[in-house]
Amino acid sequence: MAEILYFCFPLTDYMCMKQIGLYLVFLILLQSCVTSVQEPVFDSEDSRKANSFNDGWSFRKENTAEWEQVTIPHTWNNIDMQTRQNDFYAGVAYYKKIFVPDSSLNGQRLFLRFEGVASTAEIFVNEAIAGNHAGGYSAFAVEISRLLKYGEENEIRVKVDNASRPDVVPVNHRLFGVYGGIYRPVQLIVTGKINIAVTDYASPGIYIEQRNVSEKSADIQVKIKIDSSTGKKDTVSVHTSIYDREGILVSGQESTALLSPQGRKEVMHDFQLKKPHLWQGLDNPYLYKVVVRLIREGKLIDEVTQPLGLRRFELKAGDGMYLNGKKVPMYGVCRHQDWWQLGSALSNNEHDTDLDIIKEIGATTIRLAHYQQSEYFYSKCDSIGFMVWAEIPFVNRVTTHEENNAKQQLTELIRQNYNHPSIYVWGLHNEVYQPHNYTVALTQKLNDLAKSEDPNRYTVQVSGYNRIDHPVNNNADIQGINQYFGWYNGTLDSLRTWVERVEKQFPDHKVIFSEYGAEANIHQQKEVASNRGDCCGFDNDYNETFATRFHEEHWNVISKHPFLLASYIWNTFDFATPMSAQGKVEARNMKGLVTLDRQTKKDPFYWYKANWSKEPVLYITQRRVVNRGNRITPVTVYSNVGIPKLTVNGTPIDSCEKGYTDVHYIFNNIELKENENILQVKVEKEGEIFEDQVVWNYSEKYKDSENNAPEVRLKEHTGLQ
Ligand code: GCB
Repeated sequence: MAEILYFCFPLTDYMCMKQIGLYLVFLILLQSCVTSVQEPVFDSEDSRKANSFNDGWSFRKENTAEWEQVTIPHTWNNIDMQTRQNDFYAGVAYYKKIFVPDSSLNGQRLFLRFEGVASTAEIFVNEAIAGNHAGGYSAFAVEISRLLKYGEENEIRVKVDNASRPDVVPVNHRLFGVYGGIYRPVQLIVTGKINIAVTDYASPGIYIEQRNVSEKSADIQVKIKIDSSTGKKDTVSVHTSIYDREGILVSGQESTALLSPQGRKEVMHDFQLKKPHLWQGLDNPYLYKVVVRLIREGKLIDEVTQPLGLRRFELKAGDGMYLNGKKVPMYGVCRHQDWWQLGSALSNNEHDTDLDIIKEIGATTIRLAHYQQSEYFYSKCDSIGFMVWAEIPFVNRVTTHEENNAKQQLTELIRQNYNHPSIYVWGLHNEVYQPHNYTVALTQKLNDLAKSEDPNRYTVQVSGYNRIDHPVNNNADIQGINQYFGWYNGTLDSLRTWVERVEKQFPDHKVIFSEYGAEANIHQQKEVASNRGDCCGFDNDYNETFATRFHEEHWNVISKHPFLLASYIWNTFDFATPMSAQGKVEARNMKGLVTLDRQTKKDPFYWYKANWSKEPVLYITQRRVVNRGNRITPVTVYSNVGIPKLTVNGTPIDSCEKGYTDVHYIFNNIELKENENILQVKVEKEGEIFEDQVVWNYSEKYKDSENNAPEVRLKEHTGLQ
């Protein structure tokens, strides 16, 4: 100030006053600027506590008297839905647990948050109903504060039912089994009387919207929903802070919220970040962190943290996906969540294994089909950099009673996952057909709902009609076409004919090839595959060789047709289909590139890995076609490290031909000797040696044999059934 006075000295009083005034305005502006990037100040903390509520449960099915001790995640269908056709328990079961809340919690708000209970749940506290939920894949939260006796024993009981119902989607167990149980984690959330909403469709209570994202700047609006149960007018100070990856505060906003004695308060905080770090998928999945804090009388009373990845997705018809203006490949796989003998009751280890496998193959995008998947999985997709398609289980059949539930599950999907930067599209339905008028109307309504919940993301509808102009599929931004040319219909050549026709007829449509695949039972092997699969009975031959050929030919066509903006292999993993029995295995869909137990990667896995991944691949196909009856045979090698050198029983083979893509090599007319043959490939690249080997038995007796798999595997196969 002294400097100012000095500076003012020669001026008139008026000018000096003006000068000081301007300086003060400047100081205030500076101050507000500084406070906007200051950490919020509080002297004590009484923020929410979210604790695991997974232990100490007992369980019984409705038809059994005995309670059994279980730990959540738990499903009762991990065996029966995976082993026998149409012989599984779908019905009512109970879970119970004794909970003694500390007396000090009296006056707080207590919620149980269930991440996944299939398919319907009723929650009781000391026999009084606390809440219910319909839908086996979305989270829900119920407040139990009012029903608890503090310092005493309380019984928490959950009635769960996974019998199919016409008013809860999915309405049957046909495409996949809806494993019954409390199969995802449960949390006890304790907050003060004022909190960031816990029960807004079980969302995080804050919604981070991003617009106009570029390298220059990004507009961000954070909506915060605040709940109060103080029963009177109140005020709370709301702070939103954005931290960069290193944890440095880059921007902050603060405002005072006036809370009414009832109802929810919404607060908006707007930001513009200059020169933001963008979330660039797998290349650079840069994440900021948004932390919202409620502070009252110097005390932190609630806090929620969410990821922020700034990005702009743009799908251009006939061209492809642009992420922040940069074209990115859409190498896609679908993922069903279930595991052999675990069903849907998974820990993060299983999710991590799946993510590692998806990373290994070189995929850039995942269709998380056909339902909302675990929160952990979406979060990992954010931090790994996958582009994600998230969807609801409105699939397969329409009953005309499912409208409310489909809308509810779509709202939950969007609100619960709104802040995940990895999600680029909301999936509204998959292969729903009749009755026509009802279905068209409902699919329109679902699109409107998704757009009003989230105007900034794409929507997609999926049909298996093979038609781009079907009214059921014409409401959303994008349409997905599921087609199994060469498996369910047509031959392998039909894909090219189809895509060449529709790309001419519908050049402006945004079309994604949302499912394609062929079954492969790894215990079922053939030396030569035809151009049509042997679908669909129990005794049919689901040999791996056909699936390999299917994928080689499909990828050849897909990779040359940018009209298909993305493509998704059905499926990364085999999965349970408890209402079917095909290809000599009950209750399983074997279109996975990897077996249900995640132990075996089938040949097509390596086909995609060689084509997509930057990791070195050198792989001889048909390693399970061990018993061979053709003395003269081709040998196929996938190599993304250069031209492979093949030796057969130590003799080098001179030349090979290029197949469909740059990584596809075929050695023709290779002669095998009687009994054991050792085939080796080798590539030397930049001083590194890559090798692969298979061992085949040749004998005339295997000519035209039904199955060329090694006998030991056949035994295992029987064991699996
Ligand atoms: C489809 C369905 C998917 C099935 C798949 C198949 O079109 O969308 O849920 O699993 O076909 O393998 O039949």
